This record gives sequence, C-alpha cells and structure tokens, in this order.
Amino acid sequence: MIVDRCRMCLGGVDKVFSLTPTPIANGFTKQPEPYAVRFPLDLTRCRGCGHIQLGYAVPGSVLFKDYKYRTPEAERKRLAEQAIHLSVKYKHALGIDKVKVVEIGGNNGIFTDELNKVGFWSVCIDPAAQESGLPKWFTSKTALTLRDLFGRVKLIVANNVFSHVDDLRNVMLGIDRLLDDDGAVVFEVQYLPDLVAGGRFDMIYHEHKDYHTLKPWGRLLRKYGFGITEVEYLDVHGGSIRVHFRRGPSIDHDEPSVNWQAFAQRVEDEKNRVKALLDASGEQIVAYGATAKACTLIHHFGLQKRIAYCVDYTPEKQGLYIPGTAIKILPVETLTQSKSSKVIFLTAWNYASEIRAKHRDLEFVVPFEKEERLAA
Ligand code: JHZ
Ligand code: ZN
Repeated sequence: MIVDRCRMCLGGVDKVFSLTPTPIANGFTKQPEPYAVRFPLDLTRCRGCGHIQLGYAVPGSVLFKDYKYRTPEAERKRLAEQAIHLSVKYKHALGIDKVKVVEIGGNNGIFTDELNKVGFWSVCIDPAAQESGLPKWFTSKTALTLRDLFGRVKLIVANNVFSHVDDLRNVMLGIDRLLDDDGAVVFEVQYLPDLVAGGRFDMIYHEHKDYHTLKPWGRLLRKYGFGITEVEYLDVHGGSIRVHFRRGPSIDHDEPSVNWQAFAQRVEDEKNRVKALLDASGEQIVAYGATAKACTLIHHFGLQKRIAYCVDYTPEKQGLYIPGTAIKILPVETLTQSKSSKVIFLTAWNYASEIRAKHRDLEFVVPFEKEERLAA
C-alpha cells in the first residue's frame, strides 16, 4: 500500500531515500524462496511536519501474521534496569503502592515481569502475547476493553512499538482513553539522527513504518493534549530515545537535520567496505543473528549467494530460511561443530560485545564498526 499522506499529520510526502526492495524481514520461510515477493523500501518526508516514514506500508495483519521475533533474554538486564528507573521516577512520585501499568507491545512479557518484580502491577497487550498478556492489538477500541478491565492507568509504556503500528493516531486516541489525568507515557524508539549518523540503514525494513525525530512527535502529541516532559538518549539499537509525555505542554528540543545525499553515499561506502572484507577473507561466510536487519543488509548488499548459512539461538527461527534467500538458519552450536574455517558476518551487530565474548576464536566482520572504532 502506497502511503501518500503523513502518518502523523496527513500532510503530503516526498521521497528522500531508497533501498533495494526486500521481502518482509521477519517473514522467515520453511523452504528456500529466492524469488519471494519484494516490496519497495523507500523513505518519504512529510511536507507539513517533517516526519520520516516508509513510502510503502505492508499492513500489520500481513507483517505480524506468523511473527517469530521474541524479545531476547539478553535484553532482560536492560529491561530490569529500566523497571527500576521507572519505579524511582513514577512509583515513588505518585506515592501509591502497585501503580497500574499497561505495556503496549510487550511480546513475551519480559518487561512486565521485571516491572512486577519492582512493585508495579503491570499487564501487556500484544497480538504475539501468549501467557504474558492480552493477545490483541492496542487500538482506541481495545483501550476501552483495558479500561473496563483495569480502570484508567497511571503509566503506559511501549518499547520499540510506535514504529510498527498501522494507525499511530488511533493509538494516541487509545492512550487518551486509558491514561489517568495525572498519568504518564514512556516510550522507546530508534532515533533517526543516530541511525543516519551511524550509517545504520539496516534498521530500515517494513516493520518499521516510522523513523523518529522529536519535532513531529511534539506536534502529534499536542493534538491529543499531551506534551513531552523528558527525553533520554540511549545506546540501544544503534541509538534510541526514551520519551516521557503526559497531559500538558511540551518542552522544546534542538536536533540535527538529515543530509540524505550524504547518507546514501555512506551506505554505498559501507557496502564496498564490507564486500571487500568478505572477499579478502576467501573463507566460508556465516551470518550470525537471523535479525530483521539481516534481511535489509543481505538484500541491499547483494550477499544472498555469498552466505553459506546463518546461526541464531532462537528455536522458532531455526530450520527456516532468511526471507528471499536460500540461507538456512541453524543453531549457534553449528559453528563449533563444523571444522571448516569461516568468517562471521555479524548481522546482530547490536550484541557485538556479547557475541564476540562467546566466540573469541572466530573472525568477525561487523557492519558499521568503523564508526564505533573511530569513536572509541
Ligand atoms: P535483535 C527486532 O529486530 C524486530 P531484530 C523489531 N522490529 C524491532 O523493532 C527490534 O527487534 C527492536 C539472536 N541472538 O534483537 C536472537 C543470538 O542468536 O537485534 C535474535 O534472533 N545469539 C521488533 O530482529 C537476534 O540474534 C546471541 O547471543 O534486528 C537479535 O535480534 C544474541 C544476543 C542474539 O532484533
Ligand atoms: Zn506530517
């Protein structure tokens, strides 16, 4: 579906950036499907509010039909810290025991688990939720169901979900219905200026319909009577923001503007750098991490035929294939069992230090690493 109106303000949009069309990133297939259908992967900019978004949207009912992503256990520590952070900020400030929290898009419930451990009373709503919560989309309608069940809540949290929803304005309406008068909302999203600064184009895939900056958010929230009260900058997924908002006015934020031409050149340079490194090694190439990012990376760099297989510790992904390729996903132990010398293409670069520590004997090619090394 072509998106010709801004998802935040309904303004007109112009194309600013294009990648190679890809299949749906989390649409792992049971058989190799090198000719799987591809969808355009273009970004547009709103003429009204400046919001950056996908020019072509695959509906959530297709994207999340058979969704294999599970929040990795590796995230638990960070989420536990976030739970403590929120408890200091909100639980004590409100002075109530068992502050009610709804998490939008909680997946397998790791975060609600951690929130409950620090004394919140929390529940999540997510079509992928099983025992962890309500298996539904959060909409203005299901917000009413939640309100009937639990009353209005003091805190709503949403980590990496506001890029994924079909109708962002309807979600805002739902929040307005569910949130108590003095309640707060805290959400995390990947931050576009960081994505661009790091050249990390592989964060662009169909699941991510929106690419966030603060000004368009301020405008959207104002329409629903909300305002941003605080922004935290996080070193997660190549750079993210944690935004706090509540009913009332917004505080202003300065942020860098994006030079799309320079970004396109950066992506091209990275493609050449990675391909040269892989070619120079002359060994078997194994991708590490059947990430959503891997789909964009492999298709845009044209590595479909260069990668022998992929390893990932998620049981639901093992035995399946990276979308649009014949690259099979195998357990991580395959790496140590097979004796042939190999170079690892780290498609889960966001867990680089952790994964490197587990495999000190292996040689890694890490996308976007140059920038990190320079910064270090
Ligand atoms: P990971 C997903 O992106 C999709 P992905 C989604 N759209 C989103 O917004 C972001 O997350 C937040 C594996 N692994 O988290 C597990 C190992 O095998 O970077 C995962 O399959 N061994 C919702 O898919 C993958 O790597 C390990 O030691 O890009 C990591 O996926 C570790 C640490 C991970 O998300
Ligand atoms: Zn707009």
